[in-house]
Amino acid sequence: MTELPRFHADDLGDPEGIAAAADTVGTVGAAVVDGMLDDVTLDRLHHELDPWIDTTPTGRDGFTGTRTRRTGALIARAPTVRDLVMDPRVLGPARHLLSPFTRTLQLHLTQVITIEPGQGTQPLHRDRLAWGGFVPREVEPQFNTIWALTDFTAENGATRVVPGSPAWDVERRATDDEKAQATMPAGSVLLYSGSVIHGGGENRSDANRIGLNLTYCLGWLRTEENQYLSCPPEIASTLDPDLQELLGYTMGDYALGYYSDPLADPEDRGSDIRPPERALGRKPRDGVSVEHLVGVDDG
Ligand SMILES: O=C(O)CCC(=O)C(=O)O
Repeated sequence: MTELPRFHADDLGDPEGIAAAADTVGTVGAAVVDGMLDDVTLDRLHHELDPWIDTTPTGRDGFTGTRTRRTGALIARAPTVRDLVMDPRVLGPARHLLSPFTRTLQLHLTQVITIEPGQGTQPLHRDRLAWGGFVPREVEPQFNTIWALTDFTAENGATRVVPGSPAWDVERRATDDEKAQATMPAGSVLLYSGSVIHGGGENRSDANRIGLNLTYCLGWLRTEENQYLSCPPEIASTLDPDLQELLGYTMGDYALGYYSDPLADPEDRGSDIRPPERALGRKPRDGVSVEHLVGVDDG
């Protein structure tokens, strides 16, 4: 068993700290940040999430976990989750790690993962395989967080992580000595990349382990949770514009993500190339320039 690098929330208050955390996630694959949430915020999160968790069925197989509950649509359901998603201490490192590969970020998934007593280990995996292995190795597609809403212990299923595995050949398997466990008190967050090998731990305790999994990906990839359905325009239109854009209600690039309204009045429908913000009743804040698309001089 080995250890993960650790930061404190106060380290992420400036650009140097943000860069250091992001670089660690890029190379090691993961880091724990302690002291992110106070008790009042933790209580609010439990109050907002518990009713949804209690009515969520358990998973269907060994990967999703037959004694694990996965509860989504958290932007729509839990207002405090909106603050966590936009927290500059995680969004900063996410942008730092992913911006070499994209102009925009998207919210990839919001899911509270409740591992109940008796749940065995989840198979180790890399999250980037969500895209079927088609994203080239040199591109990091994803930045992830799991916020500890209960203590994460070796007994209750703290996330297992293999430090250094982003650089490994895909066939290489970790020995027990090469694995770490993200043990952390409630209020800490585990940051990890889409390329690191990891998985949920076994819960040998008599209480639930609750982790809030909020993940981000490159703006030109399909997201794991379909945010337009989990947070439809009626709800998204009430949110902060920065969050709306992270949900995908903005152009991902000059030509990426427009829509046409098939129900609009044919006589008065305006442009058929509409930016997503129109569905929320507002105009885009910034346009994306066409300049970078015009790379070839056609004379
Ligand atoms: O719950 C955890 O600790 C990890 C979950 C995970 O890696 C997954 O569901 O893909």
